[in-house]
Parts: sequence; structure tokens; C-alpha cells
Amino acid sequence: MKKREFIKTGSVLTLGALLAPNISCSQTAASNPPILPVSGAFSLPDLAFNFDALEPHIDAKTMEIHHGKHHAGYVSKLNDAIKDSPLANQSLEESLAGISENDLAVRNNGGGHYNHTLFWQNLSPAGGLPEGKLLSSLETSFGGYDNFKTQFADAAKSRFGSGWAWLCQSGDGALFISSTPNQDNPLMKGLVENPGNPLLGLDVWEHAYYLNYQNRRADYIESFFSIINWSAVSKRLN
Ligand code: MN3
Repeated sequence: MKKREFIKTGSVLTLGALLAPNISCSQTAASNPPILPVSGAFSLPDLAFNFDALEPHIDAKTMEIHHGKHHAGYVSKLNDAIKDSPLANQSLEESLAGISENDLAVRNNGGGHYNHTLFWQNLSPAGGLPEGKLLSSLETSFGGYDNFKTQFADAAKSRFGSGWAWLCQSGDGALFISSTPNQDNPLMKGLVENPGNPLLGLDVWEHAYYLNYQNRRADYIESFFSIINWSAVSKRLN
């Protein structure tokens, strides 16, 4: 996220808090700011770490191409698609929630921009394990972290072709695991079987792992669990 976007988001949240003094603590604490266009265009967010920081789990070349070519391409094509349309003035989350299956340019490129922005935030060289409220939610919904991990990995392994595996929160607060094809995601409530708020996403397109893992998607998925930024995932909980 560029500084200007960040400042804009921050001031909107501050104004919202002033106007709604009774808003609950958990709502104000959730740091899940919307992805906003600036002057009608979205931008490629910087990574919080160097390309080689996730090695040996994700190699530097993959990160460089994935961020600088694939993600940048989605941003550029999304901006072409929303130019001079009402979507240029609303958050990406709102646009994705409202799209239909025929809005292919926004579906593929808006989904691509959202999914990769979330993915980078979900990664950290430090890794770790879930704690606190997130850990207890995983225990309630899946019977523990190990069961969650198995089910999430199964969703990622069994996604045929290109797509994503997700840990999501539904409207009633429960956590669930799902998988979507291509660049679809759980925000696209008109398109997906299980809509929800994505907390954690794993990119299982071959471009995410093929240089290092070739056809060994299962090894890439196992490695992913060593570099999850659980603190960032936690902050997305409502
Ligand atoms: Mn990708």
C-alpha cells in the first residue's frame, strides 16, 4: 500500500471512530483496511521483506517474478478495466462483492490484485504459530491447529489446476476452509459457494512454486506453514 492510500484509509477510520463512539473495541481493533484506489487507480503494494527473505521455502526468483510481473500485471489490467467506471471510486472489496460471473476483467484482475495483496501480508520470514483468539477459534472450528493444518493443506492440494485455498470467517463468526479456482475469492458472494471474510490465502497457481518445487505442490504447501504471518492473519478476525 502506498503512503497516500495508507493516510487516506487512516483518516477514514479515525473519522468513523469519532462519528461512532459506541463502536465495539474489536471492531476498531480489526486492522483490515480496505484496498482503495487513489485518483482512480490501484497500485502494486511494496513487500514488507526482501525477495530472498522467505528462502528456502519460497525462492527469491519466484518472489521477484510473482510480485513484479504477475501481481503487477493484475494491477495494470485491473486499472484498464475500471478506467472511467464507478469502480474507480470504490474499494476493491466492494467491487468484488458486487461482481457477476461475466465481469471477467474485474473478476480475474481485481481478484488477482486482492488475493496477492493478502498473500504477501500473510507471509513472514519469522513464521510462528497462531495464538490467542485466533488459536481458540481454530480449536472451536476445526478441533485444533493440527486438524486445521491438515484440512487447509487438503483444500490446497485438491484444487484442480490454478487457484487458492482459504481460511475464512463467516458472518456468524465461525471459521471455515474453502478453495476457489483461478483468481476467484470468498468476497465474491455472487459467485462462490461459501462467501466469507478471507483471513489467510494460499496461492497454488504453478507460478507460485514451479521454479523451486516443479510438480511437488504438496511440498510447497507444507513449506508455507513455516512462513505464515499469524499476527497479520489474527488482525483480520472480526
Ligand atoms: Mn499468484
